Amino acid sequence: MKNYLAIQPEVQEAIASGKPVVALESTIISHGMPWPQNVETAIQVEETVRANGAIPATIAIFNGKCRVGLRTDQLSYFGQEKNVWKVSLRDMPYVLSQNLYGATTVAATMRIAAMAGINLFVTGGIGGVHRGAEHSMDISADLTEMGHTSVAVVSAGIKSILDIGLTLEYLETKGIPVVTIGQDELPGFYSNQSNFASPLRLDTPEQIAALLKTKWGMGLEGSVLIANPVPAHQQVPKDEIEVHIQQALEAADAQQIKGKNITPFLLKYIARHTQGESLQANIALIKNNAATGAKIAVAFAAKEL
Ligand code: PSU
Ligand code: MN
Repeated sequence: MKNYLAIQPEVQEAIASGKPVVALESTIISHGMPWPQNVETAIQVEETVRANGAIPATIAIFNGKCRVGLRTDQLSYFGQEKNVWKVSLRDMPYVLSQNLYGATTVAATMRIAAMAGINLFVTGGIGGVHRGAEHSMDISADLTEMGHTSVAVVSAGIKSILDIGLTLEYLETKGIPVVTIGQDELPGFYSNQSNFASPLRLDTPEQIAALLKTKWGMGLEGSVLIANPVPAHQQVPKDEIEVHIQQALEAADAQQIKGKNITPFLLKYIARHTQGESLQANIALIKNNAATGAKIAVAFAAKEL
């Protein structure tokens, strides 16, 4: 495993000395947002993690290794280059052995974070069970990965382009706690509402850190989905975004978009058709998650149990 892992010295030192570290993904940079907002956001997300007392470690694949911790010029490369693979678990051996550039999804980032010894990861929204999955079988590898890899995921909820109800069922089956911070309703990614009650609620980073310590301390492996609602003034209201989601799904169907291309297609379509309003919400929610994730990492590192 060590042959395939390259950890930046600052990140390595932080992990070795038990300092708070927050893993970040790269698919959101290469495939989730347009340039130049993607690179600006990636840099600001790292700054937000630092401002809240933790060390950021953005994860990606290149030159035959899983890289943990990227320099600004490397973040920038992943935001501009078109030849970057979207790498979920199944793509990892191919992209590594072919020396390609790979942006890692939630699933792949979690696995690499675990290999490096990082147990907290911040993203925008996880992949899940797609609408119509009863026919397409399109269920993100993010969910299976969360079932067994012990890295907590801070998100703004389950992306509303998905079937939130089915995704919650899948998470329950896999034994993954879903805990919303500070409200009873599960947030819906672009919006702080989803019409689904959150299975669990906690109100502080310290309480979340205690839940993580307890879960892993008991020997229960796997993730915890931490849902952090986007601030109300930065959200796109649920009913407004739903109209665009429906149109995006119809367009994907008409253009026969399939497999790994569906999520990037939908996000791009919605951003274009909301004149960037959804993109602004996406940027706001990931920064908000970075701040909260760093606070949880700090509380976790401080907590004796
Ligand atoms: N959240 C975002 N933007 C994204 C993603 C999540 O705000 O681009 C990415 C994540 O990398 C996630 C992936 O793992 O979408 C899910 O893809 P799929 O549905 O193909 O598994
Ligand atoms: Mn899929």
